[in-house]
Amino acid sequence: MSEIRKYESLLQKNREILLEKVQEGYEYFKETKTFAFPTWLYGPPKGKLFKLEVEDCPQFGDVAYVEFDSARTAFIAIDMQVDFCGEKGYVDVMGYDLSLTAAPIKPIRNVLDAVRGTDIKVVHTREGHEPDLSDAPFNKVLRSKIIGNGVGIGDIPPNGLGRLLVRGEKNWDIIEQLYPVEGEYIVDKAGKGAYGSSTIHMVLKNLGVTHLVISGITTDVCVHTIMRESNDFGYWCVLLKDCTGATDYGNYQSAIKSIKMQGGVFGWVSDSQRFIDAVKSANLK
Ligand code: C5J
Repeated sequence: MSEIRKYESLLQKNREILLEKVQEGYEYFKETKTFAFPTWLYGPPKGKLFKLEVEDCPQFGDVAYVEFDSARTAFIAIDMQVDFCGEKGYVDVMGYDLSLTAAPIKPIRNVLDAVRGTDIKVVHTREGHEPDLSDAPFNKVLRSKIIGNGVGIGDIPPNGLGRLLVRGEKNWDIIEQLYPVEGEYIVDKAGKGAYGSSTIHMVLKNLGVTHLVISGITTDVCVHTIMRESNDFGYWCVLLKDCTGATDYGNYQSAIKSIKMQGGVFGWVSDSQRFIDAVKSANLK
């Protein structure tokens, strides 16, 4: 008997258990349009359960609901740094329209106001490199210098705040309006994604987080990369579409649409008002 055959009964048992739970989830979804919080997987709720309406799921034009355990939920604000939405930052130096990446500031602030003081965790990320650029790939730095007309990652633009995308510089830090408060988490990452270049997975696991509500910039780059990575690791991810922006509006629209394909290929899409209403209805404060 081959090794694979020898263990076939074990493989079959685990597969049957999983598929049975999937069948239950499917039947519950058909009745309620809800992706229930899976207590069979994570245990009983540690906080309060609440439901968020998500759009275009499973088909465009449909609505569905995702159920969250407040104490196992993290609100993530990705890279809301001067470098990505402020003057004399990295995106500004590349010549993009800052109003596109600054658009989510107010909606994110509204969500922060709603979740602060609840048991929903808040995690901020920052993209940036070590002062010696030892964690910055040559091709990334070179491309940035070309698009920035001679001013790239590690350089200080004329009358700039500091060296672009370098840790510790003013332009690298989170904008004042969304600055973290006591009790929130900050994860520094060197990449567009976070799982290969930061402690994000450890932080979320240590906090017992299973569900992510995602915001930040830019939609088609760091936000999408982190959402895709998180989805692959089994986190249940919802992007709030007015809490994100890209350097190009068409890219923003495509990034939102692509999340919705295949019934939610990377998770779901909702917006700040629906999330704030869902949090308020759960009376978490
Ligand atoms: C980019 C990011 N766009 N935070 N970074 O280079 O999306």
